[in-house]
Amino acid sequence: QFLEKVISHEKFLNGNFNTTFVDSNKDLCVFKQRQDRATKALKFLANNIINNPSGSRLSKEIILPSINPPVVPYGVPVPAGTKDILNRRGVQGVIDHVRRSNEAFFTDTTFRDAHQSLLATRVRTKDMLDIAEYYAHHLNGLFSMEMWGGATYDVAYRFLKESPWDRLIQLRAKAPNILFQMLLRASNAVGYTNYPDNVVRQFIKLACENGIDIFRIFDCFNWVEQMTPAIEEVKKNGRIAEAAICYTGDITDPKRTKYSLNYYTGIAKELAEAGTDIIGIKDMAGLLKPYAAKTLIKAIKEETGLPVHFHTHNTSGNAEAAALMAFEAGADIIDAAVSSMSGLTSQPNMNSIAAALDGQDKHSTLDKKAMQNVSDYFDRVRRYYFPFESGMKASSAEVYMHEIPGGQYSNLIVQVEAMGLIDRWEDVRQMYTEVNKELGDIIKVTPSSKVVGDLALFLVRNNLTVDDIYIKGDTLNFPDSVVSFFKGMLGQPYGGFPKRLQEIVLKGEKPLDCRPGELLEDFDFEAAAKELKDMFGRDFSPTELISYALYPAVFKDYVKFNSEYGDPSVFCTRSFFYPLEKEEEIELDIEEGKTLIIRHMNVSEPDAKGMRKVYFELNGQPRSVTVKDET
Ligand code: 3PY
Ligand code: ZN
Repeated sequence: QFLEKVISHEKFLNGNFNTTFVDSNKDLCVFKQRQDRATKALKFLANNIINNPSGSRLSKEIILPSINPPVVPYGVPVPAGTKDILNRRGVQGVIDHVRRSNEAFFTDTTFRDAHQSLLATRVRTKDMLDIAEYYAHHLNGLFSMEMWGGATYDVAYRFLKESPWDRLIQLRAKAPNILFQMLLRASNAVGYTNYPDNVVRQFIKLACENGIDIFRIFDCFNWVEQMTPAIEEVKKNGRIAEAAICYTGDITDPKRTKYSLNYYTGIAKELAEAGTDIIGIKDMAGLLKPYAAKTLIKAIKEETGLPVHFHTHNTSGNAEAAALMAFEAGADIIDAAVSSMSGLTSQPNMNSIAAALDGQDKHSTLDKKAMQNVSDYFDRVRRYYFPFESGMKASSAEVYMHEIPGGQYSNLIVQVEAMGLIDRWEDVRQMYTEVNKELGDIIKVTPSSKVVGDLALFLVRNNLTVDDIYIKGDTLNFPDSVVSFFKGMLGQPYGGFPKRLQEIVLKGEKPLDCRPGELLEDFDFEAAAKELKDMFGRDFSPTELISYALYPAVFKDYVKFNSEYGDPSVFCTRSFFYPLEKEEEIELDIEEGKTLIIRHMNVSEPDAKGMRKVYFELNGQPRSVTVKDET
């Protein structure tokens, strides 16, 4: 390194040196510590072998198929898509295109909500990148790809140890022609709590700069006041604002009067006045029954005249029917996932809906064979994620009772399993229903759905009933999310809080009655930059700083993890989740033209301090790594 530095030094190259050259140029002796990626990769694998942090195990019966993504034509430029319309003709150009076309437009949710709802959000960037270019070439007729936001942001850092920003940037490079869409929880951004307005604004600005075109913005209480700053910021950045109405209850049930058709058209009108470009209908639990979809969409289109984008989940098995009804009622765009990633708690099936529209006036021109190829690809990919499957085998009308959102269902079951409560999964669902009633029949979507889930789990785990809350409430330590809900930190639910319960949970503390974002002090980005630099000895980029603002602890853990184990995106999904078997060999492309061949050889018994040696061969040379056995 020293010689390299000397011969590439500006003064040396200009011949401007003498015998004092080294002494007078101290920078020659400042060496960057070489990142030993091979050692970090071995450490990662060794830790997987000993501690198996993802808890995923393979067995002899499980055969994982090899994955060969369909090929894209070599040297052929990507065809034009909706992103080109936005680039050339702006937001209005996209809206006009949707309005004037006979196309039954789809948003493909495979890269976001589908795996959030089926596989606890665990699909890794690598598995998306390998098929993204194929989308660009063969599915350029999509309205958009929903590929970011919601739970993907924190799960990327927390469990996949990868940066969601890298995901966005890399996907953008592979699919430059299709609009990219994200789910934004309004004042909660991509988190579970309200953030200061300057954090939400900066987040949106950076998301636009890095490739997001459409922001589906929702508030868990349909509180438009909480959505307005986000709508404004999206529009300021020249991108498409799709403010969404969360759907709950049942407009066809005369007994459920709280969330009526009038309630929804009223919100739609407010959103139109707030400047949204598209109205989203966000049916996060799949409660909008087919005939209700027809009524609701017609009414909203009549009320606002704006394009309507319908999002639902197929937990009940009725979502394809709802999608067809929605198109018939004039919906402009519908969310769906490719076959192998659709159904159950995920979105309805794009391949099937497109086929069902054949021969109709409003139909899909998407390439059916291409959709099938993508579905085949994900069918293989999905098998690698089997530990995160919910176990749900069939659709169930029970969702109309418990109303658990699709995106929460698969996560909740993983949580229930982790708590050792899997035998009480039916009780948890029943309790979820009861807790919702007790909280005043609230809209259940992140983060309010977490409040219901946390309280239900808390009661089941402690063998308590809902009545016990009123009897023993003063002695109970309610989950943080429940306290925060009653304090008004998520905003004001439609119809207000149940007062008695609020007093019990808050134990005398006074709740807020305004938008929490108004009270929160601006986040100090400069101070955060200094804090991180002091902690880790390097500068942090704006996208890293916003991640720190949103998830301070998770982000710090991720940075520590990366400095210890390197960038885990080099691992295939097989070696990322599952410990290597003895004698198993993998190839890692750690950088362009540099491949490591790693073979796992053996593991020692733990020593007195619980340390084990894991033996490998690295490119044929023996290496060992010592790991603390935490099991
Ligand atoms: C999310 O907020 O992540 C959701 O998908 C809500 O439905
Ligand atoms: Zn959803």
